[in-house]
Amino acid sequence: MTSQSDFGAWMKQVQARMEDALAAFLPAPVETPARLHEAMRYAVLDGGKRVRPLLVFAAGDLFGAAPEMLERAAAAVEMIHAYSLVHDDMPCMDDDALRRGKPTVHVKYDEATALLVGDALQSQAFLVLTDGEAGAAEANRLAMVRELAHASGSLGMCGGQAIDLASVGLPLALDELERMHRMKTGALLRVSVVLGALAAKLPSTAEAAALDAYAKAVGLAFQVVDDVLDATADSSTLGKTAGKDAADNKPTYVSILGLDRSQALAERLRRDAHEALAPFGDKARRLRDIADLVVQRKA
Ligand code: GRG
Repeated sequence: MTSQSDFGAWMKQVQARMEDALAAFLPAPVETPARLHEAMRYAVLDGGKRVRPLLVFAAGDLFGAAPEMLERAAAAVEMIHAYSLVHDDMPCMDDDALRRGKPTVHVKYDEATALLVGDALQSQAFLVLTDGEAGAAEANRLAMVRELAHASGSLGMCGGQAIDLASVGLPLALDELERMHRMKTGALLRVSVVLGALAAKLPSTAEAAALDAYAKAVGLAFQVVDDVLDATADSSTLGKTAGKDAADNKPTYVSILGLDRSQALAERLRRDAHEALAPFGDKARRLRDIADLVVQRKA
């Protein structure tokens, strides 16, 4: 069993390592066009919980992947995540002024720059994933590129965002809400686990199924908890607007299930995530700890 302090120390170590890796994998701020590169670094560095990189490292830990490959895989997923946040904050989408306690990219720079930051981060993610001698076989790297492209495209994150935008003001059923979140946020969380595994090996069918069940539960739990935090947030909380989705007339778990049942659902999903990892025994302890972190987080 892992002690909280052991997990806390591991988490801090991965987060610090990722800060350095991301800083190294992003174009230098002095390189032309300097303003775009500066804005890309502003969007990615110095902020965020780095949940997706933690998942990459935890899954890689389970299968004994090379740390250099995990760094690249984690940086690629985090760049796609950062791009999605930059675009999501723009006036044509959620129109948010604050992200991670700082002015959003279109506010700090301008809208055209924010659009280009997202586009360039997406390309940079695939460059980082495929550059370098990072210690994974070519077949694994190709599988990683395909998985990441699929998770971030119209059948994954972008598709989920499209469904979300189209559902404003509509009474979504619970299964429709779940499908939207599975694509919008779940796909990127799932692919983090998949990339961590692929950095070491092509998982067997049974391993892939267990990881999928884990990622499905954690991905959904992440969103349920996000809705709970959104519904209970103090409006003075930096970077978060209390009840914003509800105020924007978007369906949420809390608006459909209520607060108590949403909290109970998050706890059930945490247990489902633990159960899915049973075949891996103690080697999967980091993944278990992350499921706990996702459900017990306060921000
Ligand atoms: C615009 C193509 C496009 C996609 C947008 C993921 C997404 C799709 C938008 C994010 C909007 C949002 C706030 C969704 C709620 C859940 C979520 C992904 C929160 C942010 O992720 P965290 O909590 O953020 O991991 P940090 O800042 O810790 O990295």
